[in-house]
Amino acid sequence: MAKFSVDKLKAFINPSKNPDLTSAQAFQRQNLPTLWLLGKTGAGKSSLLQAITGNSAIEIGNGFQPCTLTAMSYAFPEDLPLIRFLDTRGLGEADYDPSADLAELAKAGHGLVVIMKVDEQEQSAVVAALKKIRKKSHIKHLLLIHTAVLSLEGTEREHAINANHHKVAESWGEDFASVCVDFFDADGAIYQYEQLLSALARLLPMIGLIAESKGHATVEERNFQRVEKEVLWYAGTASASDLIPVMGLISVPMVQAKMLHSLANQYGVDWNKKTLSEMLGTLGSSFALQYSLKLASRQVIKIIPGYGQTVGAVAAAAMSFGTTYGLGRAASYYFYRKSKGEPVSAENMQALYKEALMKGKQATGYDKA
Ligand SMILES: Nc1nc2c(ncn2[C@@H]2O[C@H](COP(=O)(O)OP(=O)(O)O)[C@@H](O)[C@H]2O)c(=O)[nH]1
Ligand SMILES: [Mg+2]
Repeated sequence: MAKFSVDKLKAFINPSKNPDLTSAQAFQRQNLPTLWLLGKTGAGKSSLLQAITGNSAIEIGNGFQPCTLTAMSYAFPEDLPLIRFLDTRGLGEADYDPSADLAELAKAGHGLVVIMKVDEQEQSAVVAALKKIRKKSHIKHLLLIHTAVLSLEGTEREHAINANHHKVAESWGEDFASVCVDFFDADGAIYQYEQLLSALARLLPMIGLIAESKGHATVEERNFQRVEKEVLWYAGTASASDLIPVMGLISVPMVQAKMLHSLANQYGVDWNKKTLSEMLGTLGSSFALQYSLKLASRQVIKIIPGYGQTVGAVAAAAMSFGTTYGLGRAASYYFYRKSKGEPVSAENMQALYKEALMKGKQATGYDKA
């Protein structure tokens, strides 16, 4: 590849610097994509969280913070958060006012989920809350989750599902998605887990990236899964650095430098200028060129007054998330092969980079904002 672009990249990503990302991370924490869970006590909200996060500590209420009078907030993962769940508790109150809960929803992306247990037909509190939310908000997308569907059989199950479906349709309109699950089927598995995950990912794409994949994976992929949440978190910091109003304090390459440093460490690979140029070389000259062009256009967007604060910044944030996730994915493959003393395929690296970039870009939800 052309030496010029590698040198240019090395100036962007400096392995010897240890940047302070505090302000971008604070912004990231305050703007996490948010899934809003509405349902009566006992409907299965905690079970749903557990299914998404794999964290059984949720069951006993660990990690929840009061955030409004009527809702609790849970950020996941707790140390490097990627997503937030709002669990509304005040539904049964006659004067439930959703304003404060609505104000808590992230600008970056959010989804509303209604949870109804199939054998629970008394849903007046949920219906009343939905009517108010419909009136007060611009939320368009709603997912209804019928839980514990295996507790009923045949036509009895069908009738119960239809009856609850109608209650939502009457208060919200027909325009919503729904899925039937059971968090505890006879084999100790989740009934219709894949359907649940795709429905949730359509509502809030970030879920698709963080949910525990139960499918087949190679050793390399399993190694990446161990560091993936951290990579996603750095991607979130990178996109936050495009959105914080104070410009120029933290740049995307600073975040990526810190991520690569941490990944190299975890794979037991020495991280220095030589490793960096070799890795970037393997990613190819088209990557280097693309990368510097994107970086340049991002900086230009940021200095156009007004524009940079809205459309441009939001598109840049999606791109920064995507490139950071892509770089983290490709670098993990690279470090894995290096740690095993195995050859690195440039073709694989580039394919992994591109695929993760696309997935990551979509997962921010920013491009839909
Ligand atoms: N069999 C079965 N039990 C469920 C299901 N969802 C929730 N439960 C049970 O219902 C109770 C309340 O569930 P939980 O998730 O804590 O509800 P929450 O109050 O909405 O958070 C617990 O005992 C769960 O084990 C389900 O899909 N199937
Ligand atoms: Mg609960």
